[in-house]
Amino acid sequence: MNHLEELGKAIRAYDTEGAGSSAQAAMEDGVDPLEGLDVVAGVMKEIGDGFESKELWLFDLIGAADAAKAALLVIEAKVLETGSQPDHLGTVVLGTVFGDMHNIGKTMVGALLTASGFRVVDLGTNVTSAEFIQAAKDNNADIVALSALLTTTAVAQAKVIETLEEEGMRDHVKVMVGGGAITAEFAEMIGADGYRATAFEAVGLASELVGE
Ligand code: B12
Repeated sequence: MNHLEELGKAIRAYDTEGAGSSAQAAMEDGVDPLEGLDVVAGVMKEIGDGFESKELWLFDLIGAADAAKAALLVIEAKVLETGSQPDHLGTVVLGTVFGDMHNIGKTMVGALLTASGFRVVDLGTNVTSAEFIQAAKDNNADIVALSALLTTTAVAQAKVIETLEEEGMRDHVKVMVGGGAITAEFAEMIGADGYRATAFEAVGLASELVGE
């Protein structure tokens, strides 16, 4: 079994230590960190499908997410280290919206944007509109990137856009949205500047939005 297979197995077994050490071993072996991200995303999708079909429970989500986070820490460090890191392409204020604690996909988006040359200000999870707006002002952001995994929190993305409008900032700050609860139709409906389904595609979108 290669290290990435071990990593997938460890996440499925909710083995946090094993996930961290197999990710570490893969990175030391020179495995492309993007392949590592792919494995984590794929296994988490599987876990989510199991939860949806009621084969798995919340306990399983928590176990798998903890193991995924341990692996992500190692892989993210490698992505940032090996990224191209040219001059800033622009500043992105990133976060998971208010009421939503899902962290994994958002962190992947941040790692890939940073590796591609964006300055990323990651506000974490459960971020209010006011916090997004303040951070966009403080950092003179080009893009605000919003993640939402729950249908109940997707609407918080609309709230951030409304608040940007109220503050008179909407003309000079682009908004990109994503996360499992979001579709292209929803993004258009709330007036976002773009949506992508994966963290890899988020990089291309961000470049388009800053006109690169
Ligand atoms: C892990 C997980 C958890 C963990 C989160 C741990 C953590 N620290 O992140 C825990 C256990 C805490 C959790 C809790 C809950 N969860 Co949960 N969770 C998941 C699960 C299994 C995986 C999410 C994940 O990490 N995926 C892997 C990453 C890589 O994918 P991703 O986040 O979608 O991100 C990718 C893209 O969307 C994109 N992307 C992400 N953000 C952005 C942003 C931009 C701008 C762009 C362009 C792209 C982009 O890039 C990423 C990589 O390609 C999903 C199932 C699923 N299918 O997604 C359920 C899921 C999201 N959870 C769900 C639910 C219901 C809950 C709870 C309400 C459960 C409960 N009863 O308490 C709570 C809510 C807590 C809260 N307030 O947030 C439901 C949501 C249903 C819905 N449509 O509303 C899901 C879909 C499970 C299901 N099938 O029912 N959860």
